[in-house]
Amino acid sequence: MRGLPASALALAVLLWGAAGAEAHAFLDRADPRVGSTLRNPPAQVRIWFTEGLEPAFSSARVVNEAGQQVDKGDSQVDPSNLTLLRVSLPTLPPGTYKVIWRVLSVDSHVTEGDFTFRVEP
Ligand SMILES: [Cu+2]
Repeated sequence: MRGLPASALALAVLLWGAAGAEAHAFLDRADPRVGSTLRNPPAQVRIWFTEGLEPAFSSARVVNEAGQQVDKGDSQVDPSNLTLLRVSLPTLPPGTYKVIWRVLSVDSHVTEGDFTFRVEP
């Protein structure tokens, strides 16, 4: 590092960090849409991510207002589209549901998050 100005090093770290951040898998869009209210209960939740996922280490679950898991426990990455994670649902009664996801992207970074949707009475 001798001779390399500290500012150049800082910039290199900054650029490397930015490139790394871009590679993480973040939620791109979801169906039902994030924060949406539905008239009819959805048969499944689909979440598209910004990067491909590692199927063995990526999952999502859906919980009700009491925190009880209500999905069918079959969350899986779509074999023909590694950016798509899906989980099936029984017929949900009206209420607010939270989708909780935790995924490992192909660049080996773990990201997690959640969002809600509502089924109208
Ligand atoms: Cu990453």
